[in-house]
Amino acid sequence: MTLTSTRSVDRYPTRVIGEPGLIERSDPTVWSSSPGPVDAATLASHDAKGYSIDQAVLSKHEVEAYWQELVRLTGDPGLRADERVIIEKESQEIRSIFEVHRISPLIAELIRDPRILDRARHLLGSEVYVHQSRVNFMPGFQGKGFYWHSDFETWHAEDGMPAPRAVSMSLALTDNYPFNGGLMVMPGSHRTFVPCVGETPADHYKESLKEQEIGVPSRENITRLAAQHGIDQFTGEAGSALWFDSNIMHGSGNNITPFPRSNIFVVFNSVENCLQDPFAAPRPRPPFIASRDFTPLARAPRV
Ligand code: 6CS
Ligand code: FE
Repeated sequence: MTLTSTRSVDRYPTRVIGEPGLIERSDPTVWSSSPGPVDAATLASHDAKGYSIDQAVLSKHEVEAYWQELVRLTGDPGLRADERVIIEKESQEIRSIFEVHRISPLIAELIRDPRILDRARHLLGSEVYVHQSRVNFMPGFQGKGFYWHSDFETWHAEDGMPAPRAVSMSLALTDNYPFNGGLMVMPGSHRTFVPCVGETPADHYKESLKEQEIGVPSRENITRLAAQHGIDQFTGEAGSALWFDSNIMHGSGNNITPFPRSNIFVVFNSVENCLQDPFAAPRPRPPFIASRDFTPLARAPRV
């Protein structure tokens, strides 16, 4: 009897023991070489830095409409008990709502908007589907940040994502200042895969989405990457979007200011990069965190 593994060769081994070495990325960052909605200079910058910023995706009116949608969602008592809602440990405030594109029809439309979908397709060089969506609320005074990590490391280990052919869009619904927990990225770090030490516990997501302890790079590797690449911080008005590569090293600080930092976060994965079995976890994470519906997104008509 032959065992057929539903997994390709693991080019990015992680969740190992001992001191793993850094792995040079063997995949492109920008997967399309043809012209498209993203101009050539922006493509080149995204390829080199691993991120790019689209300053005014939404109008002020649209920002207000999505902000009101977030207020409606957080005011829905039934939603708080939903497993897709992550509650802050200390403050008991809502930290994230996952699968928000399936909960909110307004956000379901937004991700099909040509201003967003066309950019994802161009960067990934193919049709795309939503791997994960969430709204993040980093409330004022007690908003907790996210420690340094590569999203792809988790998506590879726990969701079975074969290659870093996914791109995340963080769409700001409040102004992102340097001081209210703005996302920090290490430009160029996406070209290095940082294996992490430690075996993935069963149902790891029940803890990691509040505070990640496994799948966290070593301080030595964070120090090495920071020395090599420096740190940029995404600041921008509400309505601007940060597009960042699945493997870029990023994190955010706490928010002790009165100014909340909320965003809509959508991960687009290439339909050529569909999830397999986890590369380093006992079983896949639930579909609300890592979708296994690989249906390509259909483009909404531009109104
Ligand atoms: O584990 C995940 O999929 C999520 N965790 C973080 C900290 N960033 C990526 C993603 O939303
Ligand atoms: Fe992340």
